[in-house]
Amino acid sequence: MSSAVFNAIERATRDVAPAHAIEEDSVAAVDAQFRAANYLSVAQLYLRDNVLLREPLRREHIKRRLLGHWGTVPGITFTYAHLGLLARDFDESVALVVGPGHGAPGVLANLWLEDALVAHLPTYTRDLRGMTQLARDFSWPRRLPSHLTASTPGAMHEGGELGYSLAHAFGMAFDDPDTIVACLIGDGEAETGPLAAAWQSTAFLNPARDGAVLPILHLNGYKLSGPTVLARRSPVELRALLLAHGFEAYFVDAAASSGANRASAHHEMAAALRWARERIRSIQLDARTGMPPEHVSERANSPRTWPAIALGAFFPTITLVPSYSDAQKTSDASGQFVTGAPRHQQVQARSPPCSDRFSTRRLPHPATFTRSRSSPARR
Ligand SMILES: Cc1ncc(C[n+]2csc(CCOP(=O)(O)OP(=O)(O)O)c2C)c(N)n1
Ligand SMILES: [Mg+2]
Repeated sequence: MSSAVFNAIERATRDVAPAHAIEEDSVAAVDAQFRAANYLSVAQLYLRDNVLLREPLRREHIKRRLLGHWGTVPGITFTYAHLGLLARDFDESVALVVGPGHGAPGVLANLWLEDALVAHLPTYTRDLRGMTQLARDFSWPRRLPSHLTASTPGAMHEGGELGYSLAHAFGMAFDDPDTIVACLIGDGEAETGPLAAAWQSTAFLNPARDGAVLPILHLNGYKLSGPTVLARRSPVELRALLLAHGFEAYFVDAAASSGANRASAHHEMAAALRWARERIRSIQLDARTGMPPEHVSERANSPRTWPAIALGAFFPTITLVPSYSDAQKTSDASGQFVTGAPRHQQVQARSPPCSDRFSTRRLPHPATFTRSRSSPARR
């Protein structure tokens, strides 16, 4: 694409975000929810006891088998907290489809914080006992699954097989005129065929009758062990790509503003969501008032574009487990780099650092328990 075309796109889209300041106490509240959910997520990934760290951490407090996807969690908890703020501030009906359902601890943490988990699963009371149970039961058979599933309260999207989040989000928005369905999309999931095709679903969305879908593309740079394509595109290229699909993108660079500068990431995200909401409601108002397009706005002469958000990586370093954390800032237990590398994606320690090590020997498939001795061996 020529630079003239890039420049035209840049001009057309760079001013999409009017200033939307949010109050400092809103920033403090949303940051508290974000930090609490991150803490609870790390507790689910690592701990089986002493979940409030009231006593010095000992190895028997740590799970014997570590399993999970830390790298996606901060993006989920950040988005979740901000959508809650948007819903509260504007009395909006907002739903969230979580494409990276493998980041289940981030969602379970928020459900626990909101008492939505205990409403369906009475074990998970919002006290130390319930919190310990939450941490212990994460990724345990017949307890809490490692991925979002149909048994997760409120979940409308199964988090196992990547590819369908955006299509499901559109399915939720059809015939539900008042709801904004935010859809968090992993940059890895965005490389799948079903997801790549689903961008075109705006063609089927009727703003007079349907709700809206707000895609939030989580550019954390990796899909497990590999780099992602979209996170390595320039913002101009990404804008052009999304514009071709009918979306106008607002970039929130959480990576540049994490740590001590986290407040600016909160302001950015709040501004992005407020802009997106205004844009959605304005498109819907135009369609619902039934005015002929040429009288509605300047947009009548250009194709309709829906808002989207591109969320840059957000990688708070885990400091919950002090004996690991110093090493993890640069490398994990095997001496490989973690921060800003694929190894940041999953659990950042070898499991387990215990002498009473749980056997990692492969357990027999459940079917082998019921098969008679005489039946042929499984292949
Ligand atoms: C269709 C499909 N292929 C592969 C996988 C295995 N898998 C699980 S998580 C994951 C990485 C997803 O990366 P991304 O969408 O970027 O999410 P992130 O964890 O980075 O937020 C992969 C490849 C899967 N679940 N589904
Ligand atoms: Mg990713």
